Amino acid sequence: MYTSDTIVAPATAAGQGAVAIVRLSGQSAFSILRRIWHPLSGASLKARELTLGEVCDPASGAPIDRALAVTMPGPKSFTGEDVAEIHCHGGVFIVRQIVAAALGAGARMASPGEFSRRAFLNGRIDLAEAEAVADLVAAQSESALAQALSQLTGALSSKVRLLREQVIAIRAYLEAHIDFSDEDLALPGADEIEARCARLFADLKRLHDSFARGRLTRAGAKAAIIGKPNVGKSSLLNLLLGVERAIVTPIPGTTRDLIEDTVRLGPYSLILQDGAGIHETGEIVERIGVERARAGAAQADLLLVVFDASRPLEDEDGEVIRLCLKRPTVALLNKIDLPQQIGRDDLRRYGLDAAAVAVSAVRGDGLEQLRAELTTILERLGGGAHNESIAVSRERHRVALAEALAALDSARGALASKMPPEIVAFDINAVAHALARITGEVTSEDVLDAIFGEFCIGK
Ligand SMILES: Nc1nc2c(ncn2[C@@H]2O[C@H](COP(=O)(O)OP(=O)(O)OP(=O)(O)O)[C@@H](O)[C@H]2O)c(=O)[nH]1
Ligand SMILES: [Mg+2]
Repeated sequence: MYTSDTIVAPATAAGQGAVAIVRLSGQSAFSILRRIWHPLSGASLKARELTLGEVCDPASGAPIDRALAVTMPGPKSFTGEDVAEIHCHGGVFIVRQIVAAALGAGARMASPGEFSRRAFLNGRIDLAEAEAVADLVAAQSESALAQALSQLTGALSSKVRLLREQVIAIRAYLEAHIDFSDEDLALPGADEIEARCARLFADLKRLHDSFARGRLTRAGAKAAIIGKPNVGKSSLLNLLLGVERAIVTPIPGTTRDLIEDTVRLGPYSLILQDGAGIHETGEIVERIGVERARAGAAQADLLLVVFDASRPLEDEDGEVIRLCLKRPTVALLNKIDLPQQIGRDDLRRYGLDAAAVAVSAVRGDGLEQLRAELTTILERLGGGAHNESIAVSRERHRVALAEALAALDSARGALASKMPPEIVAFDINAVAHALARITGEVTSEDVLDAIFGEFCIGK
C-alpha cells in the first residue's frame, strides 16, 4: 500500500568512506531536515544547491557532524516527492546518528527498495527502468553495465511501447469490424490483420528469444571445468583466476566441493566452476562430489573439458566427452610441458568436436589462446561484443513475452478459423495486457513486493 509518510535511509553503502549520504523522501522531508540540520550562519538553503551546515540531535541539540544538505522539491525529484539529502562524513556511526536524529524528528525507516518503489508509483520510472537500477548497481562487467544503462534510459520500455502500438493498431481494425460488419460474414481485411499479427509475432518472438543473451550479459555466463580426476582442473581454475583459489595435489580426488569464482574477459565476466573429477567411485564423499560436478556441468552455459595430454585417453575421458555433446565446449589438452601422448585427432576420434587449446596449467603456456577462445564463445553466446539490439534480461520479462506470444497465437488461430471479431479481440487484449506487465502499467502488489524487495534499504 502506498503511504506518503516521510522515509529515511542511508543512500550509500555501510562502511567508512570520505562521504556518506542520508536521504529523506516524503511530505515532511524538508521540515524534518530543518529540525536536524541548520545552515552555518549567513547561509540559506536554496532548492537543488548544496549548503554547508551542522547536523544536531533534535532532542538534545547535541551536534553530530558538519555536513552539506540539499533539497529537491517534488515532483521533479527521484521519488517524485520532496527529497532532502544530507552529505555527511562517511563514518558508520555518524550515519547511524543522523538516521536516528531523522527518526526522532518524525521520519520512518525506509523498507528495502522503498525510494525506487515510490519513484515507480509516482510515475517517475517504469518497472523495467526500476529493475535496471538494480542491475546497474549489481553490474560486474562492461557488457552488464551497458545493458543495464540502456534499459535504464528506456530502451526496453520504448521497444515494449512500440509493440503495444502494433497491438493497438490490430485492435482498431477488429473494433471497426465489431462495430460495422454484418454478422456471419468472414472478416473483410482478415488478410491484412493476419499480416500484422504475423509481423507482431516475429517481433515478440525475437525479443522473447533475446532472453538467453540478456540473462548471460546481466548475470555473467557460467563455465564448468570438467574432466576425470587429476587432469589439472583445479590448476586451470587457479591459472585463469591468477590466484591459488583451489587446493592442488598429485592425489586424484583432491577436489570434492564445487568451487566458484569470477574471471574478467574483456567486456564480459565469466563464472568458473571447479569440482570433483568425474568417474565411478564407491567412496561416499567423493561420490557426492561427482554428483555435484555433474549437476554443475548440466546447468553451466559452457564447458571447459580438461584432458591430461601426457597420458593416453581412456574410458573415463569418453564418459566426460559424452557430457559435452551438443554443448558449447572448449577442450583443453593440459600438461603439454610433459611428453605428449595425445592430440586433437584423438579427441575427435573419441567424438569430441570442439575447439581445443593446448595448455600447461603449471607453466601458464596457452593461457592467452584459452582466454581468446573463451572470449569468442562468450561473444557468440552474448550475440557479439557490440551487439546493440535490446535484450530482455529477467525471467519476469520472458514470462510476460511468452504469454503475449501464446495469446497472439490463439488470436491467429481464431482468425484462421473465421471466428467472430470479438473472439479475436479478446486474445489481442490479452497480448496488450501481457506486454503492459513488463513496464508495470498493469501490476499487482505481489509483483511490486518481489521486485523492490530485492533492492537494498536506501535504494
Ligand atoms: N606437469 C604438469 N603437471 C600438472 C599440470 N597441471 C596440473 N598438474 C599436476 O597434476 C596434479 C593434479 O592437479 P589438479 O589441478 O589438482 O587436478 P584436478 O583435475 O583438479 O584433480 P582432482 O581435483 O583430484 O580431480 C597436480 O600434481 C598438479 O601439479 C601441468 O600443466 N603440467
Ligand atoms: Mg581439483
